[in-house]
Amino acid sequence: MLYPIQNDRRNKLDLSGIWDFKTDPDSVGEPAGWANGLPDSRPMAVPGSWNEQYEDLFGYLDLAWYVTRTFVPSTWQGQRVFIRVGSANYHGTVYVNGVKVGEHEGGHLPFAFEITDHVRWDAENGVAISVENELRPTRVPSGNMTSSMGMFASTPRTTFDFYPFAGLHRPVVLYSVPQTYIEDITVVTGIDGADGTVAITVTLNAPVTGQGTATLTGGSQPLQVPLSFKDGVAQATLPVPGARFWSDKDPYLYTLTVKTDSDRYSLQVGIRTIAVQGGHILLNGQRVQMNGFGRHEDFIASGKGLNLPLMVKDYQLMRWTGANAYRTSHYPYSEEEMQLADREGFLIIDEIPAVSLQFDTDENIAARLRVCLQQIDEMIARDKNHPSVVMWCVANEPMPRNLSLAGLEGGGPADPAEGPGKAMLETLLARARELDPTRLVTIVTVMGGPLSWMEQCDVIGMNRYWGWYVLGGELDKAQNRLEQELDAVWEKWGKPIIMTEFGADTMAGMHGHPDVMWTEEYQADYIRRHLKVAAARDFIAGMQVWNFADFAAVQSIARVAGLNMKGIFTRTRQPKLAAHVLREFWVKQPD
Ligand code: BDP
Repeated sequence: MLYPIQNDRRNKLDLSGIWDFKTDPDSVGEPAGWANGLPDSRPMAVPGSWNEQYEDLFGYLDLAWYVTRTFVPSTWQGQRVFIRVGSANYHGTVYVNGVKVGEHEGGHLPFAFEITDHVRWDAENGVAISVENELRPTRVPSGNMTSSMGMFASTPRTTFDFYPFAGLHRPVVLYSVPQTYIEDITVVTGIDGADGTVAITVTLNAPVTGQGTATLTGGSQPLQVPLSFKDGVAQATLPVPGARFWSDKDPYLYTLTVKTDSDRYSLQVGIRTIAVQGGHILLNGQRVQMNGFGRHEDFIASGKGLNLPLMVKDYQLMRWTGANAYRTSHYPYSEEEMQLADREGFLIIDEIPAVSLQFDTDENIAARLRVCLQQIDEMIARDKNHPSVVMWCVANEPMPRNLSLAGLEGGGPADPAEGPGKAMLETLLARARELDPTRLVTIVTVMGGPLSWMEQCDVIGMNRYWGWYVLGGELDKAQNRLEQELDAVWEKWGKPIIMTEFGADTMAGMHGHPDVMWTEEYQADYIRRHLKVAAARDFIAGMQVWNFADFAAVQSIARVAGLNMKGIFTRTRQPKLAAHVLREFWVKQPD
């Protein structure tokens, strides 16, 4: 799944802008021919979630239609034309000039359909996309489960703690490629002393024989290898003597250009390796700490829609705290984000939308497994060439049936979800490993979940809320329990641990002496203690605060004004006191 580009062989037309929009709660749109134009509509920005653009759409998650028109020039004629949607949450159906060309399940990942035969050259073409985001138990992530969250029940009825924003969240583009085109490129980099290697596999769309070249620029001189295609596939390795390796401190990028008789494609390459050794993560053979945040794609008005100025600002703020890493909690972020991370030197844990997986009935588990596998396939196909992506995360907080926040496993009867959970999680980890043996794999574990679910991970991700959901207001005791638990997990598995979440809801501007829960002082103290606990443990490979910024969650008694307020920054990106604590620990400041 290559990112569409414009060059001398390929074309790209970005349809971002204001589209026509109409809700369709009774599903009358298709038979009524809305794919050819909406009977009446209102303006809607694409990319963007629809929920915050109009007050009456805030809680609307059912079917809705987006329609636009675009001119396609005849200079594209003779090429193959595709429509590509960056993300339609949750289910999208695409029509071109009234003809249904395909549909896709699952948000946050791109999909494309060939539309060559439906294009009108040198004329307006109609593009319609219907999107719906119903919460269902068999979807990933799931909603509308029969089990209730007791006093924490929420509106809408998600199983997860973020607003289920709906719509076309990323750009919709038309692109064209030659008849015989480069369908995929896989780059794997290696290091041998001071030298690098760039191993390339190029796949064409047809099983043809032919020649090509791969050229790497950005070093002292261009390096080139010939490509010999057999059955549409060519493989070659470029040695890079005296390479400049990609890292969080020096995110150096080379440019790889693959050329065939008919096509040309360029992408950025960072030469780096990632591995684990004992309790450490090694980047290019050197120990690295992955410090930063769990985040969300979330902002006022744009919801989960691509927001480029916000993205640039967030990277600047993360750097200001001294962070060098983050997790794409709880779904793959935009491709533009990944490109920026390559360029800015962030280390990413890339996560599928498997939040709070439940292990209830065999039927439901099988349905979710199918979706999760598809999401892993699509995420790895999309992100496998980004040097910034160092780890695949196949689940966030899979849930035991009887969650007890008491912490360490043991003592009580085995949870009925333990067996089915382990089977499913290990299937997901194995799939990620099989598709990409060059990166690390993990699942992010919930407090009180079975320790056995960690067994097959390269790195153990632990979300722990000692001092918030458990022992709130009792930071001495909380710290003690955290220390015990971290030591026990290390003793059991001997693998690097990243605290993938720890945090305290904090109302910006609320102060307390003594520092009680919800005050800025409490959050600052809570974070400081966690960072000190980690600093004293060699096997902690990263500390990722929950969350980078306050974000839209669901309505419940646990979420003031529908916000999760564990942000180090507010939703409008103003720092809370704890941001300065992070700087104390993560930025080595001159006196
Ligand atoms: C964890 C979840 C995360 C929540 C967070 C919280 O992984 O999505 O937002 O807790 O409660 O359980 O703040």
